[in-house]
Amino acid sequence: MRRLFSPTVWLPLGAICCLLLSHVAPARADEPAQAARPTDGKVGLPNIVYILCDDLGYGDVRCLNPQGKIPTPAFDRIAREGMLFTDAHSGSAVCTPTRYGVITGRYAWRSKLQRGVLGGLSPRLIEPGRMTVASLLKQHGYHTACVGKWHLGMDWVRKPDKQVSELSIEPRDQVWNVDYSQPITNGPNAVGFDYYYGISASLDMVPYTFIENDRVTVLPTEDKAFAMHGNQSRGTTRQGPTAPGFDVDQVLPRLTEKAVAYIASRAAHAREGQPFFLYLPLASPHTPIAPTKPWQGKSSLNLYADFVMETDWSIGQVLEALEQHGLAENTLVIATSDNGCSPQARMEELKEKGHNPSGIYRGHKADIYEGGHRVPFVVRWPAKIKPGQRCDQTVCLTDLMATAAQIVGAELPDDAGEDSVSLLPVLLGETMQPLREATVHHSVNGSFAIRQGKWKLAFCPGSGGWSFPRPGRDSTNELPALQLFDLEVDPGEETNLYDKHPEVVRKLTALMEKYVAQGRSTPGKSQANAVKVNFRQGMQ
Ligand SMILES: [Ca+2]
Repeated sequence: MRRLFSPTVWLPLGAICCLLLSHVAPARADEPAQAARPTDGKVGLPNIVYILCDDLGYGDVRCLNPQGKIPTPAFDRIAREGMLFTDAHSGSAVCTPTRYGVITGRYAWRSKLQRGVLGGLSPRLIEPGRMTVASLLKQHGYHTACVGKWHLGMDWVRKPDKQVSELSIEPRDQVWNVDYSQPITNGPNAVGFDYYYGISASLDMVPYTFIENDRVTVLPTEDKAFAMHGNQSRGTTRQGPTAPGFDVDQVLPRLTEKAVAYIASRAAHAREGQPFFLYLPLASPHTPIAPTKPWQGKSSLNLYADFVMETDWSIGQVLEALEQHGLAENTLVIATSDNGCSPQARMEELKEKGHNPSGIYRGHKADIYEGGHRVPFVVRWPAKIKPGQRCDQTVCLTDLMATAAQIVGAELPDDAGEDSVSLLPVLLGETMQPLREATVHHSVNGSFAIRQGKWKLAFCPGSGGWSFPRPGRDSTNELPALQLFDLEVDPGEETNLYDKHPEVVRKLTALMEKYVAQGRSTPGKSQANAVKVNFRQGMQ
């Protein structure tokens, strides 16, 4: 028994019990006997809750952007009670590849997906047999759950002779090619999650129905689209299969309710020594921007800002559930975002009101610029992390795998977590030295950049995404094919220094070549990428 609660305390049910627990738990949690010793593997492995917001900008979080105009009390609380990271990056500037990196600890550009994202009907992207954070933790006794937006592909049963897009969003004429009454294979349950509840992909993609483990909870029999901004005149989501009664504004409350219920269902097990891993990829504040009625107008900025507030509220509910069940002390909570803020937030409208969702950084979602992939990242673990810490080292969302491995005392095999570096030494306050040799960024059109210390070298002439200069739309013929920025003096990426520092360009290019050729960016045996990777393809 790893926890010292008296079982009798947990027998009464109902409100009195909750009240009792909320008073009992903090006092108990302070007892030294309960302190976690995660690295010796003997007692007290922590629960891990990983909350991934969708398209939440670096500047949308108050603790990282004090000039920001959106209150984010839950994010701020995690930072205040734990550690704030100022230089954290999603593995990609868009959804699917970042999620691949979170779950596998490997850059997604090593997989078959070289640009863009999957659709809601796409087959599995994670290679069969590949270790995931969930399968690793399960091997070490954890109960594992994914609640939220998957967007990493799952195998739907297709109707005879019908197809769905493998590595892109399915077109309208494919959305009924699936037999939704059949069980799904190779979804979250196939890569290490004991339990799954959520939606297949982004909330603006078909099908509009919840999935529990391998089944839709309600058969999508209607053909609908939803307003992107609370008003049909501002565009709609992709039209397609919809479960009767499904509405997009229910999704955040439902995921919150399910996450809280999961924590409640695992609380007794966790206290008795079986920890849990809850991966909670929220579908917000991504489009459709759909805060529920009570949140509409709350920010006095716009609907997106209201949705950010409701998303932060959801995180607050998770924190509260951990406290209510006496689990807060030895639970590692990470809250972050899968990429930068989307222009769908109406960034110009927000900037006019004094709020920049990218903070001081250039660009936004989809870009190779910082606004594409520098994301909020806050971590709390009262048993191990001192409150009020700040880390300015470059870290990457692929780092969860190695961090989890070190926590459980496991050594990763050569063919797992190839781009993952443990954050544990920083979290424990053992070092503030750079953890990562360098970090690779990837944009929606498949452009690359590599970052080491203050230097960032982008292998493309423009944004590689959706901001100016936008590939395919704005002319980049006159621009250098490389962009080198000194982020220390130029965090806004305004001055291209590629011709002033050829030695830096040479060094970072060589490092990029090595990372591609070796199939990894960490020490270990070389691995194969799924396809031939051309990191210069954005330069053409
Ligand atoms: Ca996203």
